[in-house]
Amino acid sequence: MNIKSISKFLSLILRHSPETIQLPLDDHGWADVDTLLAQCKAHGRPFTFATLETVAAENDKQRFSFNEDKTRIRANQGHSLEVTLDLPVATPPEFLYHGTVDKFIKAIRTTGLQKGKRHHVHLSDNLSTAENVGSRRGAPKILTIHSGRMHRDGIPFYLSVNGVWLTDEVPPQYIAI
Ligand code: HQG
Repeated sequence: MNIKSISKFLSLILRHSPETIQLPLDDHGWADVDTLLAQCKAHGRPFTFATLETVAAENDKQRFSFNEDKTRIRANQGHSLEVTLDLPVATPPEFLYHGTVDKFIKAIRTTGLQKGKRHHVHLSDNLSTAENVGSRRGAPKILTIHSGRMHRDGIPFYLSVNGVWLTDEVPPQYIAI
C-alpha cells in the first residue's frame, strides 16, 4: 500500500467505519496504534508503525494526530461517527470560505449550510482551500461566510488542530453567494 492509499483507508476507519476492520475507538475517536496495525494486517492491509508515522506527518491536510507517546491515533476532524473531539472554541476571522458546487446553491440559499452527515460545517480561512474542497464535486463555487458577524451574534466556532474552521450551521443571512 502506498502512503496515499493508507491515508484514505485511515480516513475511512478513523472517521466513518472502524467496524470495517473491527477496530475499537474510544469516545474521543482514539484508536490504539498496535491494535490498528494488527487489524489492518489481519484485513490484508499490512504496514509498519514507521509508515503510519510517515502517513500522519506527511499528510497534506494533517488529518491525523498521535497522542504524546504515540500509542494512540485519531482523525483530527471530518467524522461521521459519534465522537467527542473537545475542540477549543475560537474567534474566527471576519470572513471564512466554503467551496461547493452550483447544484447545491438553491438549497443553501434556503436552508443555509448544513452539516449533513458530518459533525460540523467545514470552512476555511483561504480561498484556495475552499476551491479545492469545491473541486471535489465539479466546478467550484465559493461562498463567503460572514463569520465575524456570526461570532458577534453568539454562534460558536471551533478550530480543529489542522486549521479547519467548524461550526454547527451557517444560516443563509450570513452567506454571500
Ligand atoms: C453541501 C474534505 C444542499 C456542501 C474537504 C458540500 C473538507 C448543502 C456538501 C471536508 C447544504 C457536503 C468537508 C444544503 C451544505 N443543501 N447542500 N443546505 N449545506 N451543502 O463532504 O464541506 O479530504 O460533507 O456545500 O476537503 O464538501 O475529508 O462537506 O458540498 O475539508 O479531509 O453539501 O471534507 O476533507 O459535503 O467537505 P461534505 P465539504 P477531507
